[in-house]
Amino acid sequence: MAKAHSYKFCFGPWNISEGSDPYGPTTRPAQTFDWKLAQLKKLGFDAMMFHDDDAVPDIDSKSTAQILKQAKELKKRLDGEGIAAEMTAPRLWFAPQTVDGAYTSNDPKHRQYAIDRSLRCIDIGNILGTDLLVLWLAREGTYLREAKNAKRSTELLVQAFDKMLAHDKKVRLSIEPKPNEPMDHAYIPTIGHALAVAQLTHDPKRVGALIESAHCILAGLDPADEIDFCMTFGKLWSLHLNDQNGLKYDQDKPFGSTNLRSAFNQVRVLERNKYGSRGEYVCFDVHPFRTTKVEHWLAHLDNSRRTFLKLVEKSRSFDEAKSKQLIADRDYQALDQMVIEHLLGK
Ligand code: GLO
Ligand code: MG
Repeated sequence: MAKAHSYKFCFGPWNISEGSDPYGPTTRPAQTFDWKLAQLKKLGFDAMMFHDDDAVPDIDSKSTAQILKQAKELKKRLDGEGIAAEMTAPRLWFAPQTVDGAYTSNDPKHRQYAIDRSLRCIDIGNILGTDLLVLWLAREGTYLREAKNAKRSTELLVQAFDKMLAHDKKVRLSIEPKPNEPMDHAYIPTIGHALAVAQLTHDPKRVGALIESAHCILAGLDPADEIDFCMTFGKLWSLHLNDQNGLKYDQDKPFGSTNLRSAFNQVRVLERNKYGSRGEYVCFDVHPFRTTKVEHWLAHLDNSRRTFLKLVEKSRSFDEAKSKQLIADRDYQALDQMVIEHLLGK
C-alpha cells in the first residue's frame, strides 16, 4: 500500500450531503458542522475546504467585524484539532443577488455584491491560513445567449479577478471550470479557457486552476489529459477527484466508480508530475448516493481515498520499461491489454 502521507487529502462539508435532488427531498438528516469536522479526522483526512458561508454561516446578515471574529474562532478550533483549511470559495450561486450570474450579472449592483463577497472571502482565507481562493463560476453564463455578451462577460470576469488580486498581494485564484450545470453553457468551460483568462489579468502568475474529473468528462474531455495540460503550465493548484457516467447532470460519484481505467490514468499523471510536492491537496468532491443509509454515510469519502491509494500502488508497479518497449514497437494492442491485465491484478 502506498504511504498515505505522500498525499494530503481533503473534502468539504457539502460532501456529507443529505440526498435531495430536483425530484425528491432529503433522505438523511442534516449533520452538524462539528460532527463533520470530527469525521474528517477519523477518516484520515488532513484538511477541509470551506465555502465562505461554511466558515461563517449566514454571512450576508453579518458585519465585516462579525465575519472576521467568527473566522478567527473557527481558526482556533481547526488548530486545536490539527485540521488545515485547504481553500476558501465564495458561494456565489445561492443569494438572490446572483440569480442572473455573479461577476457577469447584467445588474451592476449585483456584480458589486459578488466582488464584495469575494474580497471578504479572501479575508476569511487569510485568517484560516490559506492563500487559495477557489472560484467555481457557477452562474457565469446564461440560459439565453442573447441575454449576455460572451466578450463582455470575459472582460467582467477579468476585472473581478484583478480586484481580488489587488485586494491581497498573496492570494492565488484557482478557477474551477465546468461546462454546464447549473447553466446550459458556462463562460469558462475548460482548463484551456481558465488558463487563457489568467493571462489577461494583471498578475497571471497568481491565477491558476482546479480540475474536477466530472467537469472534464461533462466537457467531453479526458481528465488525465486536462491534468497533464494544466501541470505543463505549473497551474494545477487543487483537484476534485470524482467520477461521472457520461454527459448528463453532475453526478459526483466516488472516484473510480464508473471508469477505473480513467481513474488510473488520472493518478498516473499526478504521480508523473509529482502533484502534491508543492503542498497541493487531493480533494474528493463526491456525494453519497441518494439511497445511502445514515450508517454508511461516509463510505463514499473513505472509498474514494482507498481507491486513490490503490491506484497509486498500481501506478508505481506498472511495468514502465515494458510499456516503453511496446510503444517503441508501436504495439498499442499489447499495451492496451497490458493495462487491462495490470488493473485486473494479473
Ligand atoms: C460543483 C462544484 C462544487 C465546487 C465547490 C467549491 O459542481 O464542483 O462542488 O467544487 O462549490 O467551489
Ligand atoms: Mg468541485
